[in-house]
Amino acid sequence: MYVFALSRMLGDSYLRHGVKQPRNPWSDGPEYITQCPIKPGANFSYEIIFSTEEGTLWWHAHSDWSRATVHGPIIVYPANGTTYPYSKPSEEFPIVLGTFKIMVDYGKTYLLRIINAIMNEEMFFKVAEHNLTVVGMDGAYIKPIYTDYIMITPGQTMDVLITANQSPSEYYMAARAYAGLQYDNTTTTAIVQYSGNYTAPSTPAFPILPNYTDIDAVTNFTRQMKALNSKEHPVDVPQTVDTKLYITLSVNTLPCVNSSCDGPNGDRLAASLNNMRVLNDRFSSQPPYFFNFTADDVSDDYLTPNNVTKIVFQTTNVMKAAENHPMHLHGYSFYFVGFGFGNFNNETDPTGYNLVDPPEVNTVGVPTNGWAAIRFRADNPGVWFMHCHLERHSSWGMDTVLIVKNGTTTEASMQDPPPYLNPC
Ligand SMILES: [Cu+2]
Repeated sequence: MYVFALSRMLGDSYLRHGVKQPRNPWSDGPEYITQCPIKPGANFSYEIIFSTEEGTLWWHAHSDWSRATVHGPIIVYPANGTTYPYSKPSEEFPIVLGTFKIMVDYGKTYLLRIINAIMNEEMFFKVAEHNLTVVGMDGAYIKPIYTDYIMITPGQTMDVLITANQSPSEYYMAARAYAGLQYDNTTTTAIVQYSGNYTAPSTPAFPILPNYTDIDAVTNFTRQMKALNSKEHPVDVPQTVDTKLYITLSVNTLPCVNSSCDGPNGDRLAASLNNMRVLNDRFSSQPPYFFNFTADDVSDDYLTPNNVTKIVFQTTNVMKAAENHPMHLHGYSFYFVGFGFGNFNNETDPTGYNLVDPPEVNTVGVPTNGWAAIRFRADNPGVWFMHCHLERHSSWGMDTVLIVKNGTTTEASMQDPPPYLNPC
């Protein structure tokens, strides 16, 4: 599939979030990482290669903060001759958080394709008086999660079934932040409106969302994430690991001349992976030194720190800025095999990994003051951006690239670059 992109305003480039693009890093999107931005008035043809993705994904601009307004859904339907692993819904609605309203008929089941395209907030989402069944995430099927709310991070997509089985009326659906340190505490709403004759309530029923700080609600939801692992959609999680990476995620500061900035101590806020920012030099496979990463009294100094197969992401409490970080990797889906709180223990924590039916995702919410472990085969050669999907953190430096070398065969090597690559 080819997409023709025309840049109208500022220079821009475009990413198909979650599309693996086998052997084709040339059309991945991040500006100055895999391509130069498309200059105003210029154009660039992207070649988009779909492989095993099925479900909901999305695309967004990947230049500066332009993804705030330049984004849209990508829907991958079951291939001809195959079906959904659940009853076919009556209708489906793409719901890009921020803009939505739906009309439903009593008794029918609908598929909500929910995309968190928000810049900086993880979101709880709920529909008043209705249950939800989550059946897919990030373009892959999961075992159904029966719930009355979801928590979705920036970058994530979820396929959610809802049956219109309540008294015909109007009901609010609502989403608001699961709070980090700084957040927008407004609630975004829309109405689920039943068809038919009834007296609309003056105020539709409103859902009671989990509290801003309800880490248990996040944990309980995350624990239920398991791959569908059916004959048609099997799991292929690597049981052994070649390369282990341990990566700390921190918000910290950079000095300003004469302490002239608005951040703590006159410094400016920054963010890092293993205490390094993407513009700095070589990335290391572990933090520069170890300490109690999640302690209440972690010092405000710089902290903490890639080849691939297993990555443990460790959030830190540096600057008392512990937060959930939605870490996203381009070019791959990966198996999310485990998570926990406190410092990752290399001896005991791996014994609890789910190596049977871990969900296959492209974005993982690394818990506040905790860790998340992922596994994948580095089988897609190229230079792939890896970053926190909270835009402020990514801008501050919480990003790096994974370089996956070519294999020995043509099929295991990058395609040739396209005949035209726009210059920087
Ligand atoms: Cu982050």
